[in-house]
Amino acid sequence: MRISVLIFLFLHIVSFNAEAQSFINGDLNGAIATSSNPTSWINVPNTDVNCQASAAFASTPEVINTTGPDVANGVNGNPFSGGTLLSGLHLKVGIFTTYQEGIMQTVTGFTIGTDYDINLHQTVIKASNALDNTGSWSVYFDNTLIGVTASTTSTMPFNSNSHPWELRTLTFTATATSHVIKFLPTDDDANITNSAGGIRMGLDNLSITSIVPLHIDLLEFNTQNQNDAVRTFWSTATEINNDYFTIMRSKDGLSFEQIGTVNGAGNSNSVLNYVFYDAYPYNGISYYQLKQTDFNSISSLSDIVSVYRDDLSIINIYPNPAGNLIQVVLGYELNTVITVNIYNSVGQKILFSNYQINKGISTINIDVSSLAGGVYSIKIITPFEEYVQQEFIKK
Ligand SMILES: [Ca+2]
Ligand SMILES: [Ca+2]
Ligand SMILES: [Ca+2]
Repeated sequence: MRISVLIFLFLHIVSFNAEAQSFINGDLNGAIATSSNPTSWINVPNTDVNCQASAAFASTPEVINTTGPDVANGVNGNPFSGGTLLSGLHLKVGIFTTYQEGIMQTVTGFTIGTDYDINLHQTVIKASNALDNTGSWSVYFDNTLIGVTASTTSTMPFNSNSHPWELRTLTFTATATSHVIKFLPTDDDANITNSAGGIRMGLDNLSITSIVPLHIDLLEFNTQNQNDAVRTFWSTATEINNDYFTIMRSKDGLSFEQIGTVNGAGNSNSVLNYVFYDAYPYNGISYYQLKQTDFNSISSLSDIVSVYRDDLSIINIYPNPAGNLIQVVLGYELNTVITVNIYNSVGQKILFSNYQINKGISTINIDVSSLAGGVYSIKIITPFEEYVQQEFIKK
């Protein structure tokens, strides 16, 4: 009978990332011009509740690149990606005219209640009428402010083509399957008077990433030799929509077979423990992996753990009943040192010694002359497992 041991590896289940909703033309490609929108985008009109522009002409952004459209006044710059970027003013001229030049797009396919990251790259495009060097973007879904990005600072002169790009991310929770996402340039200080106080912001490389919660939070997944089986066991801290687990096994760590399933708890916020026994494990090294499947048939895989089972065969113990010497003939797959313990009929360890054995068949001689007459049992311990052999009688 095999008793114990071995290899423990800890892991976390890999997170599952659903496919994100996307902007069409998130790279903001389009025709280079003043009062120009990137393809598939429209400007946020001055009539929009979130736009501060005082007139229609004051709400139209520019699609620009390093060649223009207005290099002399600094309305140009290096895109973050692709051939063009969007630039938009936030400034005030006189008492009556305020510019705020942003873009928006309706994005569909959101999952209500799911969190999404809006990722954008921003820069400051200084222009001759907008020389403020720090600014942000305000992002809205429908009329709700998602957030104002942390500001970016440019130390470049207005006629430079080289602007510092920085990544910003804002998170929101979808409340409908479709939202209008708006981007409006926003000064980070109260003075928006041109030219020293006003800002021209650059925007490029927009994307949306969904943040799907882990369907389970796996605390551990372990394996352990136990008698003739491999015990696989795991525990979860939380479960969301968790249908069942599949236990998978592999001889080479590459090609896995399914060996069983265990029902999940569905939803849980307390620690739950699971166990599955592989009653017919491989000898030598083998690999185990846990697959979790939710009620929508979406699954995720744990890391892979390994277990080693050796294959010691006790061929003979003789003579039985024994005199002063007992011989154990055994077969093993490695050159190694084993420990032999001898127990009396009430389970007390009476003798123990180490023996070198060689790959193949070995015979070890155990001096049992000190034992009183009676019934004893032998346990053999390899570096990987423990084996208990049947009893013998000392004369
Ligand atoms: Ca671009
Ligand atoms: Ca500023
Ligand atoms: Ca300012």
